[in-house]
Parts: sequence; structure tokens; C-alpha cells
Amino acid sequence: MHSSLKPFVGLVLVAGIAGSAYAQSPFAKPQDAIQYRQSALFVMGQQFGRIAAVVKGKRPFDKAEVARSAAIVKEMSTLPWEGFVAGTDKGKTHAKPNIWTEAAKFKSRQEKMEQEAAKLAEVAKGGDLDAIKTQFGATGKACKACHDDFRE
Ligand code: ASC
Repeated sequence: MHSSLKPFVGLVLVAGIAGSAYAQSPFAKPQDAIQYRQSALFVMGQQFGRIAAVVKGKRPFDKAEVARSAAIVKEMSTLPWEGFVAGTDKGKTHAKPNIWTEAAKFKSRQEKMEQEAAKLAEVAKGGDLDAIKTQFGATGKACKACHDDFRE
């Protein structure tokens, strides 16, 4: 290579590395990653809200309905995390920047919530409203713990 080209090749490499965390993600653009995680969390919130209404006595307890909502919450609880790609802390998002600087803590919050949601789905299949109420509380606590630290 002609020595005068070397700085340019270097620049291209640096640009490639800077963009690579994003380029390796499955999303076409940063806003898609943001929208993806928000979509999963929105569906989760809607279904969790239906269970909340039952728990608060504002909606009649239909065992099959609650079991379905809890199964959806469980499934949704696994989805948002892949949307928290590096470089998606800006834009239409409530994500706090410490999601990327305290990654281990963020991951432990995710895992806790997934575990509680999985338990809620299990309990909901059983159809015992008191047990559902208890596990609903534990799951909501896990939602809140993450929001307190990582959501604006
Ligand atoms: C919900 C919802 C949340 C959690 C959280 C629990 O219904 O949308 O984000 O519960 O408020 O504290």
C-alpha cells in the first residue's frame, strides 16, 4: 500500500469499530432497536395491567384469561433486552445511560424480572387467586426495581 493511504485506511477501520456494536445488531437502525424493546415492554405492561385489574378487584377473575395474560408477560419479559444495543441511549427513549455503564446490574434486574414473570405464569396456570396476587406483587416489584435504577 502507498504510505500516503495508510491514515485513510486507519480512519475507515476506526469508524468500522465504532459502528460495529451497532452493525452486529439485528436491527436496521437504532430507532428500530428502541421501538422493538418499547413494543415488547408495552405489550407486557398491557397484559400485566389486565392482571393488575383482576388483583385489585376491578375486573372479574377469569382463570383462563389471567393465565393467558401471565403467559404473554412471561414471553414478553425475555424480549426487550436485545433492543438495548450500544448507541441507543439517545432518541425517543426513557433508557438511562447507566444501562450501558452498569451492564451487570442491568442484567441482574432483567433476570430477576424474567424469573418472577415465569413464576407468575406458573402460578396463574394453577388458578389460585391468592397465590396469583402474591406473585403479581413480586413481579411488579421486579419491574419497579429496574425502572427505579434504569428508566428516566
Ligand atoms: C405495571 C407497569 C409497570 C409495573 C410497575 C410496577 O403495570 O406497566 O411498569 O407495573 O409499575 O411497579
